Amino acid sequence: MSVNPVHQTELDTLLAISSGLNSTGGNDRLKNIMHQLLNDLCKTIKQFDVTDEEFWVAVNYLNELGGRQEAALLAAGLGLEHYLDMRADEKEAASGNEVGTPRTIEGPLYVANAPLSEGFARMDDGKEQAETMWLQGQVTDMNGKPVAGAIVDIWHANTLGGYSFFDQSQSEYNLRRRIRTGDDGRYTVRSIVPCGYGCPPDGPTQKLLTAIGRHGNRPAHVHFFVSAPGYKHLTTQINLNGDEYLWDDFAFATRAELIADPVKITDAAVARERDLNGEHT
Ligand code: MBD
Ligand code: FE
Repeated sequence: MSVNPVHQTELDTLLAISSGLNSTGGNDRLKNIMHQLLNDLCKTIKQFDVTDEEFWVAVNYLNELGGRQEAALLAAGLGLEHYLDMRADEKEAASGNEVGTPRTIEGPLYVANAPLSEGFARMDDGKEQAETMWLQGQVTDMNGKPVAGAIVDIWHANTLGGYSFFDQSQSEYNLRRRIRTGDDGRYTVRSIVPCGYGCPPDGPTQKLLTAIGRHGNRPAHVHFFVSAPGYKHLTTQINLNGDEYLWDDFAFATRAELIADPVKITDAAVARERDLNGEHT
C-alpha cells in the first residue's frame, strides 16, 4: 500500500500536537500512549473508510456506555480484562515463582467492606427461595501450610443472576461476605446456589455484543479475593460445573483448574460429617 507522503506528514503533525507530544508539561507516558492510540484509531478509520455517521454513532455509544456505567462491563466482554490476566500469568511464569490457585478476572460487580466474620459466614439474607450452597475451603501457602488470619472476600449472584448494590431488589451486602481464617486456614460459608449472569438486555454492552453476533452471558460462578499479610493478593472465581455457559463465558474467565463440581447432599448424617449442620446459622 502506498501512502501519500504529504498526507502522512500532516497526520503525524496533527497527532504529535493532539497527543501533547509537542507540549512541555504533562505526563510523558500518557502522551506516548495517547499518541499510539490516536494513531491506531486513525489507521482504522482510514482502513475501513469510516463514515462521519459511523464515527458519531461511536461517540454517542461511548456517552451511553458511561451514562449506564458499563465501561468495565464492556472491558470484560471484549476480553480485555482477561487479557490482563494472560499478561500477569506470563510475567509470573517468566519470574520462575511457584504459582498457586490460578487467578481470573474480578469483573465490575465487587463492593468493598462486606460484613467480616471469623471462620464462618452465612451469606444470604434468607429472603430468597433457593437451594442451599455450602462452600468449604482452606487457605494455604505454597508449601501447603495453612495460613491463619487470611481474609477470604466472597461475592456472587442470586438465583436471578443479580448482585446486591447493582440489583436494588436485594438487601445491602446480600451474598457478599468476608471471612477471616482461623489457625487451620479454613473457612466455611453457607449461601444459596447462584445463577449465571447476563448483561442488562437494554444496555449498551449487550447492544454491541448483539451487533457483533455474541451473547452476554456468564456461567454460574462465585468470586473470591484472598489476602493475607506478607502474601500476594489473589483474585479468582469458581465456576459451577454443569452450567451451559461453562466454556462459553462472555467474559472469558473460565479456567479448567477453577471448575467446582457441586455435590448434592441429602443425607443428614453426611451433612453432620461435613460439619454442615446448621449450628453456625
Ligand atoms: C459478572 O458477574 C462478572 O463476574 C463479570 C466478569 C462481568 C459481568 C458480570
Ligand atoms: Fe460475577
